[in-house]
Amino acid sequence: MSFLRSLARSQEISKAGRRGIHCMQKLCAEKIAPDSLQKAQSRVIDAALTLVRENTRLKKELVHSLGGAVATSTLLGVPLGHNSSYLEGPAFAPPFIRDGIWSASANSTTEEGKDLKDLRVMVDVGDIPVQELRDCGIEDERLMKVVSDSVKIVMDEHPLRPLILGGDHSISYPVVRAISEKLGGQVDIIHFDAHPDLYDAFEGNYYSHASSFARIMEGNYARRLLQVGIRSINIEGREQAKKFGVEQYEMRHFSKDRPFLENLKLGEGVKGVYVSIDVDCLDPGYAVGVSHYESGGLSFRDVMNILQNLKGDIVGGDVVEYNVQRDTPDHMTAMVAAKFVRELAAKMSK
Ligand SMILES: [Mn+2]
Repeated sequence: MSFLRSLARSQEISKAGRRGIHCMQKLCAEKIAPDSLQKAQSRVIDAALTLVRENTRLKKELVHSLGGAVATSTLLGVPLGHNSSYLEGPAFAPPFIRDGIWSASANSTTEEGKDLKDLRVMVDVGDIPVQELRDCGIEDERLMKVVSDSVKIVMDEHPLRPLILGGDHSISYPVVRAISEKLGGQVDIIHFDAHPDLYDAFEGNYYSHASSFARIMEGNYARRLLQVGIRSINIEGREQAKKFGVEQYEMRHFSKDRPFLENLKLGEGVKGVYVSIDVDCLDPGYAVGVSHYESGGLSFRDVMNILQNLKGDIVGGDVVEYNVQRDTPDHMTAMVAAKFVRELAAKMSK
């Protein structure tokens, strides 16, 4: 019975998904002067940023009232899925990941003993209203700037550091751009993924989720980009990697690379380390709730061993590409994404 109820619920979500994204009402604003439309859109953007800002300030005050911290992981949801080349389910991910983080089936202590209920370890400043902004006719260039500006708002409030709940992988570009601009220099990136996401403009989309790391490298926001878990790569992916000096650790060589990857020291001489986790870095056997099934992937423990042994100052991170529309009826992969967030939050905080 409960299985059927969950199934019905997940089918409802799928339908809502199609209505919400694929059939989103097109703004017919021809009768409005372009100038006043722009102004109205700017007011909506300001309101969205104000909500993020006030929420962030409140959370910072709470952290300070508890004695402060050196670094507090700050969850910021970016429910954006339309830059995906295949399915748009990541647009619905953040609330499901949060459900997983706080699920009564688990306790709030991370593997190495940090309590996520301690606001000095992790706070949450909510979601950027991505679909509402799109519904106002706001296009990607401005939308991505809202993502960047929101990340900068979080970084304005020491000791908060951004940990982004995706969303498809296109959001890593505005996030890393913001972090690099705010810190005034490059970061090192460790990127877990089945795919290199280095296409120049996948299917003509400059902001495609398959092109985000091309944008990051072009912008000179990263000194080093280490990609781990790669097992779906073509000639363009290899040529782009060569062009940008990307260090790719392919799954076919993983057993050889493992000792190196489990002893990484990153971020020295630059502004710190950024960690990007695409849930499809995992073998689909571990994570069915993703858009792209690519067998031969990492285990959850493989990723943990690399992450928990990583030496470096983590200035930001993201967990992206969880697709609720492909998950099991009881949202098992939401728990997987949530555990990535929990452990990354623990690692970032200090
Ligand atoms: Mn991927």
